Amino acid sequence: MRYGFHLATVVLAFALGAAAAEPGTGAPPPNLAPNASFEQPDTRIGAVPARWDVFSMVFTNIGISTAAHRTGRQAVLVRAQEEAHAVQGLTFHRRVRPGDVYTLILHVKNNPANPMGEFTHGAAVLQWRDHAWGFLSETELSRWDEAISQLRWSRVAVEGAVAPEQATYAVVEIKMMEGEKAGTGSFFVDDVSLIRTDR
Ligand SMILES: [Ca+2]
Repeated sequence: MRYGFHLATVVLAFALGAAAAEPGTGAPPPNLAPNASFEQPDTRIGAVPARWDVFSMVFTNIGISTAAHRTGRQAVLVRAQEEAHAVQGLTFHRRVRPGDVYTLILHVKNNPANPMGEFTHGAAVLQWRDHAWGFLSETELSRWDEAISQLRWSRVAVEGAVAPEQATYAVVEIKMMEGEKAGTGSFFVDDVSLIRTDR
């Protein structure tokens, strides 16, 4: 009986692998997001996640945290700058070709120890730029605010985003924006994926 159990497990694992495989290659499409679970640098609390860049209009308040995680041991914590109209975020980019189709997924959670306030919003953006880094267009996937759960991770996603003519780069931005008054609080981000879906 024990042998039979193990055989069933192997068959199920094979079936799941086949279901996720990319047609024609036998391999799932690669995740183009770097350091996608924010596990690097390892337990450097407050550090900028490896292979991501940060940007800000005031200063950045973004770093690795072990206070929450969806997978692994770490997530990124984005804390308000507490300045009216402040914007900050983390970003990466990848080369694309016009007509390529992408799906972007990430997971966010309110911070129960320091929850987002009334004037704090989060947003995920997929932006297209030309060969000279000139702005072409962008798709704002989703916004989140103080109403998101402090207990569960919320999934943010867009599917079928098509790179426009002249697109050379896809730029992913995960942002915190503060409103007419200074924002307060913070949110976690974990498990980002950018996958080309048209092949
Ligand atoms: Ca993680």
